Amino acid sequence: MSGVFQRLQESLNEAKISATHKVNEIATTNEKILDLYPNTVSFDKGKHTMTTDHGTKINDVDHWLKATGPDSQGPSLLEDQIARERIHRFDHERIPERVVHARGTGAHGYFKLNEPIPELTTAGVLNDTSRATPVFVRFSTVAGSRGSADTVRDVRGFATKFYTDEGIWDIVGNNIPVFFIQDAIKFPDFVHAAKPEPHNEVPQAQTAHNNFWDFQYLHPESTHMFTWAMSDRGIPRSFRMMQGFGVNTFTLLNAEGRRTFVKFHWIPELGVHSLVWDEALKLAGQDPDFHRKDLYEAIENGFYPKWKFGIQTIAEGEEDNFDFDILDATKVWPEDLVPVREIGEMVLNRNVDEFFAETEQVAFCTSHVVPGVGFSNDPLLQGRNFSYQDTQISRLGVNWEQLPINRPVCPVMNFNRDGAMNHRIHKGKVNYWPNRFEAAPPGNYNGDAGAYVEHATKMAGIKARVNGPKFKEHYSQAQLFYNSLSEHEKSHVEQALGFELSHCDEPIVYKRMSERLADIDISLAQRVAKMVGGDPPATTKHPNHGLKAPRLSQTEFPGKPTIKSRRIAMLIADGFDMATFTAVRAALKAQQASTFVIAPRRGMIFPAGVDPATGTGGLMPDHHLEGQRSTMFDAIYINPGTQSTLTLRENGRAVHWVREAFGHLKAIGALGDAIDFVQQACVLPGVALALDQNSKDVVTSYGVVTGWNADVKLLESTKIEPSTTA
Ligand code: HDE
Repeated sequence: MSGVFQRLQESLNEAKISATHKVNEIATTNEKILDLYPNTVSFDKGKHTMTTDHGTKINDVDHWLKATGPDSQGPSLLEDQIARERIHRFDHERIPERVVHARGTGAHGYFKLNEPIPELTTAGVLNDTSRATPVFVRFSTVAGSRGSADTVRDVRGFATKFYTDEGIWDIVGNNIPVFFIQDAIKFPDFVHAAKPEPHNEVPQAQTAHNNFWDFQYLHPESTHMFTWAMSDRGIPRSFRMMQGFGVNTFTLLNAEGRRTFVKFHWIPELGVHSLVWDEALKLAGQDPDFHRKDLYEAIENGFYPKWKFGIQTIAEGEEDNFDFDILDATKVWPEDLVPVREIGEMVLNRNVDEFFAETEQVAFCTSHVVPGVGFSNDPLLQGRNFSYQDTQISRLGVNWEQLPINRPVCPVMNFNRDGAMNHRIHKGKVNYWPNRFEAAPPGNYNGDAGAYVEHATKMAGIKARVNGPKFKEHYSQAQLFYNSLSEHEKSHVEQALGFELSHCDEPIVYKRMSERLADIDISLAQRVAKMVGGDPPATTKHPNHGLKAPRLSQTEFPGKPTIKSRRIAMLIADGFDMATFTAVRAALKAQQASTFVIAPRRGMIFPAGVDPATGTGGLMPDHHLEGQRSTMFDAIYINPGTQSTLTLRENGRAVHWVREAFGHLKAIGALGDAIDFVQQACVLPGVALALDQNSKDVVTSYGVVTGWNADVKLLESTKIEPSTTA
């Protein structure tokens, strides 16, 4: 550590770090950030002159060297080493994208343990409450390529790298607790089926196609997972509002050598919330970076997302007490049988300095565990332990763990050597063990109790390509999940299946899938079949058992009610009432909501009583009505003002803004004459408005804004569904 601090000091002295870092230093610096400083370069005006990669100063990057005459444009000369270097570097800028989870974004933070668990594990990070362990988290979609949209229907990756004092620990999880397949050997087929089809490379970042659903039908084990993926979990409102699950079964090892099976959980402080499907579809075009920007913006504004860290544990010896195999990754451990114990928390409080160097080059491995944490015979996990190391070698090269973002904050000492892009210079005469100098001995040689020790597991068996007998049951937990959803969540599953299967144009695919749905719930199957052209099944071999389990529905995770960090659009036009606007904006800001002023044009908007001819006394909006859409905001507020309301009422896009927000179940606020405007825009057949004339509080679907004065009215859809309201 002292070396790291010294390096930091040097870097600070040399002013090599950016000003923002200095501002945030106290709140957001940790051991890993300090470790990154020596590799962090900033360009300060007046201090640096451009150089080549070999350090010589450059005096012109606008003109390729040419053999040119006084009146003619001569040929460009290949001898221009400066131009050649620039082009060569550019030509090789891209590295292969991740074969899955290519699209993602990440941030730094820390993990803090609240409750030590020495009875379960020796892991320092799970025992020492005084530590703030640095973490880097990368969130991702699975199927789309690097440039695809954020809000597509997909599983989200939730990969956490802990830079512990005992080495790197990666929990490479998802926002859904189960997986599509049970055995890693099927992964290539699964991914091929999910990705764009081979003959035309269509569709991008979508599972709504024949191959995906063909695979789902042919793999009954996928039924549980696709039900989750078709639920609101597949279209999260924000990475900040997702649960995370380690999915696979790991083990913990205590000082007595006792082993416990464990599953890891992340539970978001903000609750679990989703978009509605129409919103997700529109956002994919209107703002493909919606999730990426949301995380960045929240962290920049100091709204650091936070998750509780939980564990579910089953003592060794008790693993057979369940009607499912606890090593089967297509099954959850229902929380009424195995409760989640919350023992720590994680906060993300710092954006990356450079996306490529950090977020793109970060690389995770399920095989990266620390002493006290181990694996199980979960066949998906065992395959993953092989796959991640292998993929990093092909994507980043054999020395990928030397990259700044991937290297641990504790010392690395071994005799792994050489390879492309090795950055380490090892002193000494030997590069093998044992050696005459006894340099870098393994732990068991020098009696180091802190070394990783493999649990001495008793093994007996016959070599065969099989899985355990309980792996054969595929529908019980799909039913359990479906039954546990609220009515509106169930209807969203139905609509999602309707959308996906109607994008399949081969009857064998949607007809078979319509049958399969009967293994979840016959009435679901009948409704979907009718929608998509399947044959509504009359019977099923697997009738729904009707059981439910707690905490499978996301409505069970409302989170802390808050409008902090929520994006609120404030609509105005010329003639708006400035006093009201100022009061409302101040009230929203006091609650730490992010407000954005939207008007018919991004030019000065003048309040009532101010003559535009003066050119002063107006307000500059953040965006105009065409530039941003209601989809990008959590709530909208329409400010009063006779002329302003008239203008908005006659503006088709403004009316659409209000209607669309209403259709997406968002909170809509209005005052004075703007209330009429909202009512006129939204009163559509079958939709009712509740108008609370007396409320002094503005209640949104996700929180309560207190302290507003007098006239604030509440406009809310009677159909608001809290879990899905963004
Ligand atoms: Fe992955 N997975 N996976 N996966 N996975 C990758 O590794 C793989 C699985 C997950 O942000 C790859 O670095 C196999 C389950 C995340 O960088 C690759 C199997 C879960 C990420 C790979 C699985 C995940 C990956 C591609 C089946 C949830 C992104 C690039 C046995 C628990 C990590 C890479 C990041 C990435 C293999 C199944 C989560 C190819 C073989 C189950 C979050 O190695």
